[in-house]
Order: sequence, then structure tokens, then C-alpha cells
Amino acid sequence: MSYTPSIAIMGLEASGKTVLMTVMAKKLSQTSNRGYFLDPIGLRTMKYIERNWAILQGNEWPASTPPGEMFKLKWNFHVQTGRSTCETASLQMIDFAGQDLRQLFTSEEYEGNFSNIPQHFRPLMEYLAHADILLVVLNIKDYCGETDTMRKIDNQAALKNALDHLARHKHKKIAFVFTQMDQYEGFIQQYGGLENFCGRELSYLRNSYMNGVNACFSVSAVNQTETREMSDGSFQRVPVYGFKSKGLVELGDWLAKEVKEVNKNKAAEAERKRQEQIRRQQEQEQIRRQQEQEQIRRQQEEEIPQEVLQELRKSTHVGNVMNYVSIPIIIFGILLLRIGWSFLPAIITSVIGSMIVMRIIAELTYEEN
Ligand SMILES: Nc1nc2c(ncn2[C@@H]2O[C@H](COP(=O)(O)OP(=O)(O)OP(=O)(O)O)[C@@H](O)[C@H]2O)c(=O)[nH]1
Ligand SMILES: [Mg+2]
Repeated sequence: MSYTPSIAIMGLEASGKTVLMTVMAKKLSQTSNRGYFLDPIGLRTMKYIERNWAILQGNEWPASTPPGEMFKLKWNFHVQTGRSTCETASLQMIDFAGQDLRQLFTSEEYEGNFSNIPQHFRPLMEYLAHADILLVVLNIKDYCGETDTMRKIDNQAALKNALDHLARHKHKKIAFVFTQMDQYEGFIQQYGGLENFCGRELSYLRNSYMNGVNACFSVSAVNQTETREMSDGSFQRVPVYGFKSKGLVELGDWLAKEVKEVNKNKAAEAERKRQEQIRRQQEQEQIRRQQEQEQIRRQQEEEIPQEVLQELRKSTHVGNVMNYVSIPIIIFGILLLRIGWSFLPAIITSVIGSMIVMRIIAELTYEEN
């Protein structure tokens, strides 16, 4: 049975989900010496990635993902298992608008009761709840560059609330991915490293989820940018043609390992379920056979006429009484034998007499019962 591990890239607006997904999918689709590569399934995936990749190579950023949209993309994930052997698993990943995540997980309206969410959010919620792997994407700016205190609290609350809800649904693999690190490396140094930054600015998330069990990555999907004057006279940092990336190899290796693990666990679970089903079927078959035998026995019993049954029971009873009295008769006979052969006719007469008496007793006691 084949299983499709599902990945959800989730993060707030402009956290870098679309850029990360595009560059990661593009890089991982090139066969490398890492022992794995992605192969897009169908036109939709290939077009989505290639369109965004072309935008990045053309010194621009992809547009913000429209709220309400969920792009579900699919790949075959080939993992080399030996010199000339390869294991293939299908894989799906979604990209969706950060605004939707904020709306779903910062609204007190749905808190603790997501059955109230509007219809258009349901497919997204369903996907998130069942995803095997969550890539939680964070932009440093949302947690220390944010001057609006309420917004800053919301930024962390959205992710914490999402994880509180989604991680308890199903055992998930979680990785925190700090994006756009080409811009923040120096800044993070001032905090004394990413761990210290998380301790100070993301303490709720750190205490609950950044506990060594879940992975943490610093990534620059686009590691080389240049400042360009835009048509409106403003200046913006844009990707340099042929840009390089940083941190994607580590993230790719982690994903490859986790996808393999998810697949292995699913295969083991499917096998366990199969064995359980076989065991249950065998049990049911045994019960059915026992019931069948019981029914046959009852039918046979019903088929024996009552008089025959009564006669059978009676003869058994008489036999029991006869068995019970036969021992004293035998002892009595032996004793007489020792007394002398001349008493033989008397012995025979007395034994026959006793048997007749016992038979009469048996008949009488059976009648009484
Ligand atoms: N320097 C640099 N900037 C990046 C990088 N990735 C994203 N950005 C910046 O972040 C912006 C948002 O990136 P997106 O990938 O569109 O963000 P998103 O999370 O998909 O946003 P929504 O679709 O609105 O939810 C881009 O327009 C860039 O300005 C990166 O690797 N390096
Ligand atoms: Mg996007």
C-alpha cells in the first residue's frame, strides 16, 4: 500500500513561504549526490514552481499568495537506497496565504472550537490537521522589528495557537525555519545567536516547541540580493540573477529523512492493521465454525425421537445401577467359590436372583426420578 506523506508550509504574511517552497522544490528537483530528488507530478506543480522561479531569476519577488487560495503541489520523491536501487514515495506540499493562518488562529471566535470556521477554510484546516510534517516559517522582523505591540503578540500567538491545535491532532514532525537570514545574520549575532533570540523574543514558542525534539533551521532561499530603483522611484532589494541559497541542503536532508521515516511508519502501521484484520477474520471464522457445529448437534438431537431418547436415558440409568451393584455380587460370588463347588448351583441362582432384584430396583428408581 503506498502512502503520500503531506507537508504544510505555514507562516504569517511575508514570512517567505512561497519563496522557500519555490527555491527548495527547484533545488531538490536537481539530481545531486545527496541521494534523493523531487520529480513534479502533473502540470500544476511544474508550472507553479517554474513560474515563481522565473520571477526570482528576473530580479523580482513572487506576488503575495491570495487569501483563500491553497496550492496543493505533488511530487515523486526518489530516494537512493543502494548503488542502483531507489525507493519512490509520492509527496504533497501546500502553500497558502499567511493572512489565512492569522485569521484562523488569532480569532477568539474560533478558539477551542474550530467546527465554527467558515466553509472556505475547511479544506485548509483539514489538510493542516492531517499533515505529517509542518514547516513553521518565521521572519525575524515579525518578532523584533514590529513596533505595534499587539501585532507583535499576535504574531507569536498565531503560531503557538496553530501548533497547540494541530500538534495534538496527530503526531507530527515539526521544523522551525527562520527565513531571509541573509538580512538578519548580523542582527542575530547581537543577540548572541538564534537560541538566545528565541529565548528573548519567542519565549512561548520556545518553551513549548523549540525543545530539542523539533528541528530548527536558518535559511536564505535567496542569499544574494541587490538594491534596485523601482518604476515608482522607490528602492527595493531584489534577487540577483543566478542567486545562491544557504541552509537548504540541511533542510532538504532533514525532509528526506523525515519523509522516509513517515513512510516506514505508515507501512508498519498498514502491516499491523492488515495482521489485525487477518486475526479478527480468523477469530470470526472460528466462532462461525463453532456455532455451525453446535447447530448441527442440536439438529441431530432434535431428529432423535423422544421415545428413543427416553429409552436411551433409561438404559443408561439402569446400566449405572447395575454397574454399581455388580462389584458386591462378584465379591459375594468369590466368597462362595472359596466355600466350595458344591454350592455352585446356589451361587448361580443367587447371582441371577440379585441381578433381577437390582434391575427391578433400577426400573423403580428411574420411574420415581
Ligand atoms: N532577502 C531575502 N528576502 C526574502 C527571502 N524570501 C522572501 N523574502 C522577502 O519576503 C517577501 C515575502 O516572501 P513570500 O515568499 O512571498 O512570503 P509568503 O510567506 O509567501 O507571504 P504570503 O503569500 O503573503 O503569505 C518577498 O517578497 C521578499 O521581499 C529570502 O530568502 N531572502
Ligand atoms: Mg505566499
